[in-house]
Amino acid sequence: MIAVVRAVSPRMSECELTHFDRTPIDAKLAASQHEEYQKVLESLGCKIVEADATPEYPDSIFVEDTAIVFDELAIITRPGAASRREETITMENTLKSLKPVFKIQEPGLLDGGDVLKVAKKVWIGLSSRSNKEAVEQVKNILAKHNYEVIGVELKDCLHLKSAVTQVEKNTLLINSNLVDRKYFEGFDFIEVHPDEPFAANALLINDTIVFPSAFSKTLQILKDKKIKIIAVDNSEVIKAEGGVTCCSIVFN
Ligand code: CIR
Repeated sequence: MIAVVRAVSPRMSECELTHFDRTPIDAKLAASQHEEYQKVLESLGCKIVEADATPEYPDSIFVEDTAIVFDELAIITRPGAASRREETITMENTLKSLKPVFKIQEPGLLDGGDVLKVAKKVWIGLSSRSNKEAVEQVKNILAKHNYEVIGVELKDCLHLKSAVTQVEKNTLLINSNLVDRKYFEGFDFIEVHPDEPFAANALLINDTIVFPSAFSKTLQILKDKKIKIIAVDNSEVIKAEGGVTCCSIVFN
């Protein structure tokens, strides 16, 4: 398994914010938290590959938004926030030696944070960052490879994976106030704690989730359900409206 990551920008406090108020972000602390996060990914069997640092882009730690990677190919996104669009250039350079690369084209808009993949199903959040044109383009790119691609309506959150992620083979962690369970028929669900509406973002690697220690009430719910968890402190990423999935792209 490979985990593509990127160094924290010293300008991280100038990040995009949509649903959160701006609070001071300590980029140095973010960098040390990012190092710990990478150690966790290594302990779960990932080889870390660093995309070129792009200190000029405040949100560039959030590599997930710049590409989606399948066994067969990679798709370079066209991020919904104009300030983030050029982060894709270095990501394309990193991925092109690893997978055949396709690209979302104008007028398509897509953030990788809106893409949830489980086996051969791909759900794409129709958020303020991703649109129907991109859903159609992803369908066409994947047409030969038997994936089902489904557009998903969202409420009051940045990305689909702010609202729902996989935590076990057949189990999704969800905030049903942000996304309707109807899109995910056949799955079991664990609801986030009502005091922690943005706690649905977990990063599943093999049979273990990486999960923010800050969401202690949801963490306890997951523990009670016997989910295997490694908790990480990602306070600075949370202030930037990011989560644990956003800071890497993990693939085989
Ligand atoms: C942004 O608004 O684009 C960043 N501040 C946060 C991106 C988080 N990415 C993600 O959830 N995949």
